[in-house]
Amino acid sequence: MKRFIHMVMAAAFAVGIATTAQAGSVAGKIVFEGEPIVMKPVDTSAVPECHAMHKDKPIMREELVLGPGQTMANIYVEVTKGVPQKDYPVPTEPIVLTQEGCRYAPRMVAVRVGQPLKVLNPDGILHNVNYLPKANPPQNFAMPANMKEKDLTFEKAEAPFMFKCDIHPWMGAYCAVVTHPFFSITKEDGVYKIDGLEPGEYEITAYHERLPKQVATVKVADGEITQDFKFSRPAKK
Ligand SMILES: [Cu+2]
Repeated sequence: MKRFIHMVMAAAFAVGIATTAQAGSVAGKIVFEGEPIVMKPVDTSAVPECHAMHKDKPIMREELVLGPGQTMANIYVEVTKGVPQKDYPVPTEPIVLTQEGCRYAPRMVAVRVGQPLKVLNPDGILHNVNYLPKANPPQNFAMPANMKEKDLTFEKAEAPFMFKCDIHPWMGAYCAVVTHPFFSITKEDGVYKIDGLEPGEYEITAYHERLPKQVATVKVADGEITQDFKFSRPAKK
């Protein structure tokens, strides 16, 4: 009987812990305001190996990818201030950036400090990976037809920086490096969600690859709060 009471008390204690440790989240929708820039097909005719892959469906420019209602894809949203200083376990599973059909995909990726970014070349042609970070060392290397993959890692956090291919000048992707798990990348529905935040005040930053970043301060409690972001074309000077 005494043992049973202990068990009940232990269970009640565990439930209590679970309740008090309940975390909040911040979520929202990211929308482009105003007249969008129309994305045109890429002219690949000067590069026969790429042109052949896109006879029926051309590669489209991807600087601005919108869904219905001008919701924005490829926006990287990160908690940029207020994250408790802890060791957040880094996933060993790599983040994949592929160069398929003479196009990088996804357009926007984020990798944790120390987590591998696996760059793939399934095309069987020569690509050239040239990335231009500020906090981390830049690199520029060829990926010949027979080099199918290469793992990269980054030691320092930084905002999204560009990956180029010097052989196919339209190819572009962006990669952020982050020290914690509190980030999200939008798809065409423009929705982001960041879970697992302890109650507190945080700065949230939304990054588009070119437009000025958008910053908001939010107060998170238990449950979900909403913080939307809007981007628009910068005013002409
Ligand atoms: Cu290329």
